[in-house]
Amino acid sequence: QTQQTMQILDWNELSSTKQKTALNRSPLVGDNSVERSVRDIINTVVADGDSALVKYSQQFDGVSIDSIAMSDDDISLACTRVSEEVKSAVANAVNNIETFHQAQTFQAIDVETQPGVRCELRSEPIQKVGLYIPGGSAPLISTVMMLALPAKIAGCEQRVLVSPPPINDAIVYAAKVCGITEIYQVGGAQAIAALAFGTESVPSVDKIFGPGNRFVTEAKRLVSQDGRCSVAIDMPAGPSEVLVIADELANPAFIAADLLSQAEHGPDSQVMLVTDSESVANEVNRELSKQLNVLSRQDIAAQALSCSRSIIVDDMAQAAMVSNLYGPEHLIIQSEKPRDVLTNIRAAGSVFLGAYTPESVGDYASGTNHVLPTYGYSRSVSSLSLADFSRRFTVQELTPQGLQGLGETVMVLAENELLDAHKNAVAIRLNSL
Ligand code: HSO
Ligand code: ZN
Repeated sequence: QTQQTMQILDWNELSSTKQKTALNRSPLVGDNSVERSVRDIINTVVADGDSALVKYSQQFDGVSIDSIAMSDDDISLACTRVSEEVKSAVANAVNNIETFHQAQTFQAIDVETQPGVRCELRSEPIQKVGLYIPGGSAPLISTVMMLALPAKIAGCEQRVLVSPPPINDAIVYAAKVCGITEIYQVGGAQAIAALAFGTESVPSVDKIFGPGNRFVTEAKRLVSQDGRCSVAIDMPAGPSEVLVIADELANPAFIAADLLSQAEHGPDSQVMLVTDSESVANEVNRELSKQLNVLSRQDIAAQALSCSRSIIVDDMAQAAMVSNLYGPEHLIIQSEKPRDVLTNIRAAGSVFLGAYTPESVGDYASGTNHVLPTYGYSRSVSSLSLADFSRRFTVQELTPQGLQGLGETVMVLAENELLDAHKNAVAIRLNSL
């Protein structure tokens, strides 16, 4: 079922059950068969290493690769095939993403909580990170920058990029510009398994980042819970989504363009409009059918529109409330005073303010990261930042006087937890002073 317009619902006329369904996302298609086949792929990679990767690339990507690692010569050759136009666009984006992520550098904390008791919070880069770049119909050059730049700025020593073969030249170029030196031509669940467990050619890593299809997502989930390795993942992933809040002054053509830019990502993408103007909702629908017809990915976008909705509310305060219930990955606010609306926002991955801030700028080049929590996770999960590429840990140091001041407190608490040895570790020192 495809559609050129969005269903319009009046929030205040809906029962509370209908309000809930109005904000439903399409159910995730992670069925048992996906889990079973991904488990099988992971176990085969653990058992057979590189030969399993070669076999799966043949089977799933239809590509027979002679070397899983891309050679320096292949990388340089790919870069020569990239146009100057793309190179200068990448340069501008890299510059902004670097500036914004560099500014996120961790500020260490070093405080005396009471006399002679010193506590520190420090941060260290995660040593080995694996960056997954999906293949498929849209070669995500931008995702390379969004992962590789913070990894470099954070100081991660080994930064490994994997992507299904054949890897697009611009992806290789962006990787090189962003300081990636190791590229492996492998994708899908098998690539995630390789990063988690290592093979003859692919090194195992400490944390895996990046978006992917449901097999990749399921593989990330499984390896992050697998007792045989101790790999972490960036965040849970679901289909991409946008919610636009608009008042009667908003431009319907701009809104429709934003909704379609998200809808073209995939048939399971969801786009929502929340407005206090019925005429804006109607105008947006007219613009959608007009703009959709000239898009190269109109089939995909139309499928996404069929499970997308416009919701009419009373005012901007209620619009913010509805948006908070939904918890969008991207939130665009096109209203007279967008920053006033922003003060009421409690859950959104990344926010785009005003008529001249399309989501596309954040997707590519404003400087913010486009790896964001989806599927309502924005209520508790943060957008990707420099902090995700490091680990934080604490340090404490007491002087003899510090222990004399704090000892009694610790001994009382230990005694009341019925843990004698804890108490004794303090007492033995106090007695020595
Ligand atoms: N909107 C996507 C990111 C992206 N858009 C990449 C274009 N290229 C998820 O945030
Ligand atoms: Zn996008």
